[in-house]
Amino acid sequence: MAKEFEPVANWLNKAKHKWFNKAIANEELRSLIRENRQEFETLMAYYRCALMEVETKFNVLNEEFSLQHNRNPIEYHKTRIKKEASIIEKMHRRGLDVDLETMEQNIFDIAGLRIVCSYPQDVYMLADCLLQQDDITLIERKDYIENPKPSGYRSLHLIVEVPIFLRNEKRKMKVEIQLRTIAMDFWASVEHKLQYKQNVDPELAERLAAELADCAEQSAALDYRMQSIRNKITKDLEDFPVEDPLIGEKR
Ligand code: 0O2
Repeated sequence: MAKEFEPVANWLNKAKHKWFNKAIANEELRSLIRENRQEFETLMAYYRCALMEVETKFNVLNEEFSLQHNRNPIEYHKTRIKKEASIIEKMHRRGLDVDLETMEQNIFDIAGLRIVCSYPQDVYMLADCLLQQDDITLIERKDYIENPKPSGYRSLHLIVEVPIFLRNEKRKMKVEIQLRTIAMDFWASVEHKLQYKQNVDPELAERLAAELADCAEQSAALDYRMQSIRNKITKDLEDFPVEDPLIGEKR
């Protein structure tokens, strides 16, 4: 094959493979849901309830922090239930049997919550506050801020178990929480979109990957500079509290 057609052939091959996996995943999913519709939907409802529980816990922490410190550590947050086809694709990738019990016992990111903060310190502070709560059990902790992925990806990942209280039972459900800064979130969402544009020359793709990793480094450096500025300002306010003429209180 002529050299100039190689990238196109590679891309076609990858696309064919992806499409094939997706088709299998969709077919397996259809029969799984057909045979266990009620159980599948009930389980998904439990995951949504677990997300609500954890989301509320972070909202409470945010509220309390804003009362005590006059600022919100959480800039924004997002929840998502993993797409059904992605669940099956992940089970295939791991060589698992496709049934509901195996799914619940092995796939821990079906319910996902992403918490986005301004500063790295807030990421760790919020994670610690959540993990101190006595109804939360930590299952797994991956610190991709301390140890970034080769791509440059940074975030703190927690898999936790949280109870949901149903009419006649208490059920423990797993939730994946990704905590990151705005800068980390910006990088991850742009890089995620670029992953779909794989029909580029492999050499160029390698150079771009290195450049993206470098962007992540620079962005991390910026995160820590901003945090350091914030800390200096906070310390200055603590050392020299100013009288507010309207309220007459120190701030
Ligand atoms: P979604 O829809 O974002 O959740 P695996 O899930 O099998 O790849 P593992 O060990 O279960 O591996 O999970 P890992 O690698 O600790 O974290 C997976 C999730 O982290 C991904 O979810 C992404 O959200 C995010 N992530 C990890 N590495 C990267 C990266 O290099 N770039 C970006 N943009 N995000 C990353 P999913 O499953 O891809 O889907």
